[in-house]
Amino acid sequence: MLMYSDSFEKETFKETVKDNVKALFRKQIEEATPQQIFQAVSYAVKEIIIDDWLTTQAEYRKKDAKTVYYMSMEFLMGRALGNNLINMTAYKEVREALEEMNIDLNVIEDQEPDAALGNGGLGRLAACFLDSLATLNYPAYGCGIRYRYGMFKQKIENGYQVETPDDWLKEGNPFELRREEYAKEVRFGGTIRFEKDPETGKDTFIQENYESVRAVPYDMPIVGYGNHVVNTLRIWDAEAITNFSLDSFDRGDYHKAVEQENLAKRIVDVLYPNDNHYAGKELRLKQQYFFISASLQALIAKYKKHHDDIRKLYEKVAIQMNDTHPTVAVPELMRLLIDVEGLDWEEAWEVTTKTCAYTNHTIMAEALEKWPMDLFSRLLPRIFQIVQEIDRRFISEIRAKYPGQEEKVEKMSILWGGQVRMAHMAIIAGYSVNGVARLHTEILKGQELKDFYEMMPEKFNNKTNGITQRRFLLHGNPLLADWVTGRIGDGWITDLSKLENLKVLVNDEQARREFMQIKYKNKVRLAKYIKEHNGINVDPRSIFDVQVKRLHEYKRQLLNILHIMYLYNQIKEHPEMSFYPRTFIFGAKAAAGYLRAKETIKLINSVADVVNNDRSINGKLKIVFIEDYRVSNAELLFAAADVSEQISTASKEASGTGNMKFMLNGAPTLGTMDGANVEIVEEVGAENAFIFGLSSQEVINYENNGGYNPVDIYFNDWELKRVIDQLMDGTYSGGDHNMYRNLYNSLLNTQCTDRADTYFILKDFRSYVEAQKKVEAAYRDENRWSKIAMMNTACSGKFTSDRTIEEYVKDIWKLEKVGVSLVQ
Ligand code: 26W
Repeated sequence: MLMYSDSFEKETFKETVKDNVKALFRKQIEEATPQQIFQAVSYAVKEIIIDDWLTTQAEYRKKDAKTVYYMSMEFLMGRALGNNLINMTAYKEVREALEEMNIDLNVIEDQEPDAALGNGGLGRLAACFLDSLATLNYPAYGCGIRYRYGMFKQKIENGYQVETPDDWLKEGNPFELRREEYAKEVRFGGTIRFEKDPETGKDTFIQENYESVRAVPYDMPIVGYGNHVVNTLRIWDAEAITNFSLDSFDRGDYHKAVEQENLAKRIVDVLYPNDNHYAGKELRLKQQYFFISASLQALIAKYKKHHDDIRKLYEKVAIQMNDTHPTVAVPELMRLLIDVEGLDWEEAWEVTTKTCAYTNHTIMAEALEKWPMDLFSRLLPRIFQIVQEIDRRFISEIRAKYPGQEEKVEKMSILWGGQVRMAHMAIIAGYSVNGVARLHTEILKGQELKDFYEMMPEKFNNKTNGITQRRFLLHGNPLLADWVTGRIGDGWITDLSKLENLKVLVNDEQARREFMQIKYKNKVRLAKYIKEHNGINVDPRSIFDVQVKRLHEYKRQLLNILHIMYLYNQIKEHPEMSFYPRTFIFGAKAAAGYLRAKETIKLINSVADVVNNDRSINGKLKIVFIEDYRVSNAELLFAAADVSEQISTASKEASGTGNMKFMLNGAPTLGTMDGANVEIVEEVGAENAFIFGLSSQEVINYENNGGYNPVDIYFNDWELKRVIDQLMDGTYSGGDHNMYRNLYNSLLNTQCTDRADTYFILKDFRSYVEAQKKVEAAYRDENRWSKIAMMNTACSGKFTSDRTIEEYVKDIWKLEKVGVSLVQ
């Protein structure tokens, strides 16, 4: 069957869907449930993808092309069906075909659970990168874990977050392919004995009494846009190696067999739902080694099929480590090269350091992975020996370069204070170290990684993040996508810089009216979602002010809600005051054990309860908390936003990527000069953004030199004081004086945190209030606002992940494009 829009066969497609419903569910299409139709449609789509998948892989083989392996603990893919149809350029055709059968594609898409194998920015970035790599014709694998349960589902009960398991595989996953024949063994624990090989005289290392697990890969197709390229996301499942067989049953080992089965499975049970917070759990290190060892074994086997010199691995393979989570790849690659392939240390080190590269995604100290040495060596005894040797050699390099400066050893070695510092290993072994926005990279070079930068400046480079316009405009905002195409052609779909052609239209009144009309329709669409999910009526003519992202203190959702409490006080006190109606929308998951984050969610919901039900304010203020914020509902939110809240404490947000999704959809940034906001303002112009707050340098100076006391501000700003006092006086807690005590203390009490108001909320409060006033004034001026909104879309071209990927390819991976010819 053919599918791409140039050759779509509607009737064949409809027949296939009907046949699939019969074959899968023994039903006629009329009797099938939406979930069953989703399955039937997906299998029809997969059938076509498979052909392109085969062709692509054959082409890569023929060209013997260099391949990047993107190693990541997280791939936040979201739904596949709609995205695959978009990239196969068959979305509209399929929608019409289904319409003729009285089936609504939107309803069918809604049947698919999000593949939520990630927490937030880092995981979604990996997903965008895969989309861009396939679209740009680059050979690539994503390597990760097939978590049985992805990111938890969030329910809001009585204003509190309640986590429930995300059983995303319950109905089966039509797009995945189990690849039994590529299963690998991964070993944990035990002891290491070494022997001299009587022939070669080389040391050989023998691991004994270990526990082993079978890693089985599942492949998911990654469809490029309109180019028939299909790359692979390979995620690993874990199984016990001892097959649970009648044999063991007979021997009375039944229980042991089941037990082993369960122990093995546990490895891939669940994604750790911490974002930017390291918890040091043994099972997490197991997950890391599990998928890394399996992926490296597989890539070496693949390489060796057609190459005989493993010393040249780096000519055909680049390994990108997505943060420190996969950095055990460094010693594992060394182990495979030395113990299995028989290379000596120097040879293996050369291969490893020419193959592995590292991306840093955070400067938050609590996010850095430092494994206790005893845990690490017990779980991975041979790997630990290798880490020790890497460290020993590196320390002698430090001493050679900086004689007498022992503090350099303390600051840069891998093993220190009983810990294995994973970031240090990644930097030492990686041939490239990159940050994810210009400011972030500069902070790494000047502060956090200063010593490394001084010692090896040539490794450091910046790769400002990006997002895929295929999902976040073409799929998420079809009205705007069609309008843009109507105005400037469809080149933007694969070349986002084309959006700059919209700039001339900013002075065209008709164009602006159309642009704002589309925004309005998207707000109506979101209002409907809110009515259905929250039971709240929101006015699509009000300003939709949106903050959606993980809940974290440094992202300062608390600043946002304190400001709303302030506005509410103002409106109550001055009912005559002119105030443009606002709808404040939040979406955020809090890590399950993060108390202050959870308290913030409760606060937002409580303020919402009070404010939304206060008839005296005539609906001027509405507050909505979107339950279970995730990729699929994010698409609706970006399309409908008027204002993009990007209000992190300057220096703390490495890049941000939500900021780019809002911008693309025509929502100006209300934000601090942090992460990629800096570059957004540079592209769009300061007059088309609303910037406030301390600069990153000011924050860093306060952090280093002290001199900030929030209590002074508290006592000198009575309106702010009143808001903070309202956390304790029962206004938003039905009289309970303890409900928000942790939040209150985090702002004022030095005994609770190392420093009160760690994230400078009081310090930035007034500046935020002023910026919000400017937003209101700008919005009142329809002409001005429509220009601002359109300029944001028009200037967002830089923030495509296509641009980011081209930079990685040119500076780090050195890949060649491989074309896939149409085979029918
Ligand atoms: C070990 C626990 C842990 C888990 C996740 C530590 C760190 C993380 C991630 C690095 C957190 C994350 O998603 N970071 C975000 O990465 C995005 C993509 O580069 C950036 O846009 C965000 O600014 C950054 O917070």
